[in-house]
Amino acid sequence: MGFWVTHPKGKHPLIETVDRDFCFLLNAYDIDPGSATPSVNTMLDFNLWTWNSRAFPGIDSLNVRLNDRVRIRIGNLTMTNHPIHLHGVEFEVTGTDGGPTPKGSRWPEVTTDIAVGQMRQVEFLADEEGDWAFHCHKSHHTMNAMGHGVPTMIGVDHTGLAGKISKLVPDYMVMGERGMADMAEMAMPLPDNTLPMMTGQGPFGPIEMGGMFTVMKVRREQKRGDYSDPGWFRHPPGTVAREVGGMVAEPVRAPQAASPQGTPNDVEVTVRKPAGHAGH
Ligand SMILES: [Cu+2]
Repeated sequence: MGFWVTHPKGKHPLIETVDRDFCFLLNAYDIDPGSATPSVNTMLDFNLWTWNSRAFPGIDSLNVRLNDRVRIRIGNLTMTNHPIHLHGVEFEVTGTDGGPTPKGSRWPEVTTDIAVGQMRQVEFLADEEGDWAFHCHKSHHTMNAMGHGVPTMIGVDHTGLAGKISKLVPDYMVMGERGMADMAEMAMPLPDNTLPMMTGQGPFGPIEMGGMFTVMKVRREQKRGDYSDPGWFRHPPGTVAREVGGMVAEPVRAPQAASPQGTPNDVEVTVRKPAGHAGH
């Protein structure tokens, strides 16, 4: 698969010079788990969503130097739209299939929808350090091979069920009792030639992503023109969200006030407040 990029010969008033330039072609396939042959007659219900024919975590990160001006060109070869979303910065759509957009027509965005057969070019200043998710905003496009024709099982008690079914279907695993996040941590046996549904790892563990997903890594130390992966971002102390531990329920008596009859309002409320301040 190829991408044709025409560089302006001289200075074009609507084409800026950039420090980084990335190209993605969006593709989709319908390949039954275990099969080596795509179902070429599929029109809509694809099960593998890829960028440059790669699925996360097999898609390289976009490695950028802090304050680089960055251009990303995306062409959609699939049969559905893709709202492509970038965290951390705001971009402008600077080009379409028709060429560069007039400067007065540009506005800040974090998502741009790319229709079937369409091309979009976005640009931004990478002025925030960190690891920033870059993905299609259709949630099933950030998952690999999966069946959608299964009933919703949230809240259903599966106790004993898996054992009974696995007598008929070896390796059967119950899914969806508490939603789908559990799937990211399972090491489910897969047929050959199949991708796990969402297996990507982040610096804090599984991130429940596959398919059309990658990360833009903005680094102060990245050298000009160096596209190599700097590894996960080292967060400055005190900037990582965490669970507040040590919460206990404790009955608190509301302040007493005289009622019209002269008896106190005896209302008991339960509040939760931190029991300790360790680690604050
Ligand atoms: Cu998509």
